Amino acid sequence: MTALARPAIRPEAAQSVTATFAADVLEGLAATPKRLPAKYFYDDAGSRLFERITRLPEYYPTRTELRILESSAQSIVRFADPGAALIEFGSGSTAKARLLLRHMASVRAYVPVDISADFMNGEAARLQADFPALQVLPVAADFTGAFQLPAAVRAGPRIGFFPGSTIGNLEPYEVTGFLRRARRVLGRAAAFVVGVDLVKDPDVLYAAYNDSEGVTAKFNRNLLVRINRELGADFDVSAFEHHAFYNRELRRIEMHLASLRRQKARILGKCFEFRAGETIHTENSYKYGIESFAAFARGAGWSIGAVWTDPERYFSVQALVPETGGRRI
Ligand code: SAH
Ligand code: AVI
Repeated sequence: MTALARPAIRPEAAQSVTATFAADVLEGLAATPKRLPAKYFYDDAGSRLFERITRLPEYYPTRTELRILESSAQSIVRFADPGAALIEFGSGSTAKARLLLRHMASVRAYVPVDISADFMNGEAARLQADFPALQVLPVAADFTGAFQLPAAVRAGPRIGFFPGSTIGNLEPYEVTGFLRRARRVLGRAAAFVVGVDLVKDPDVLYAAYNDSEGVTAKFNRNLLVRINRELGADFDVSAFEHHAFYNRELRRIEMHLASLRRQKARILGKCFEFRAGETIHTENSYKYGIESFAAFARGAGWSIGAVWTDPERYFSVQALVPETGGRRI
């Protein structure tokens, strides 16, 4: 019965997504130490778990960034040219874009870009219903690679939006390349509004990734659930434990899945062995200083047009502008 629920011929795009996922999983688990790319957290269940994380009392980034966006929306949207299209990288629930859109009188279109295609399409449809006059043009893509904007927004003014400190999930060596590519996607005159989580008390950071309800642990383990379902693997998910800690030297939260015992898992005909206590490194979440992030932006041809923070300086929203243009501040 369930077989009938799936299309008989899977679209080519979906096949290549699965092939890339399979190749990345096999490569990561064959590496020492074992690792898996954090972008694969976000299947539909992962996206829903992330939304639960955003509402946890310990997870300060979402509510802090929302407050910054609320109090500074008027000055943030001044970085958009009249008639601009708002392009959001890693759009998730679109809650933060909704907030900006309410202040962007002449916005032409909204383009959410996200790897979690089904979740994004659902959120885009809800947003379209709430903003009927707006062109909503979702793009299912991995923003760490090349992707094309819809034809309707390839010309004309654009403004980029990358909230959530998702940029912190990229390795520092990837950030410059990402910011350079974003400049090409957005066009040379565009601004790029980026949410950047800041270095702070390690206890606050630790609690944010070790919530008392265990939602972050479930989000972490869901990666193995996904590998079992999509790649036919046989991970005993309950035999892996969530580990998250702050690495002070590298200024990052590290998330791992630690094997509770000696065990094996088979994936696509390959067998992977785990020692008791051995971990799979699943995510880094880098924390920046205002100045250290500015150095990355400069290295990619951007300069900082404005920075907004909360009173405790937990989180920052930064308007990156082309290096020559310190405009509209
Ligand atoms: N912008 C939202 C969601 C942040 S969660 C917020 O601030 O609350 C990170 C989002 O980025 C998820 O929706 C995830 O699916 C998406 N994402 C993560 N890595 C991605 C990648 N490489 N390409 C495209 N989307 C990605
Ligand atoms: C999406 N990203 C910025 C989140 C973060 O805080 O690094 C993902 C997350 N991982 C665990 N909790 C939330």
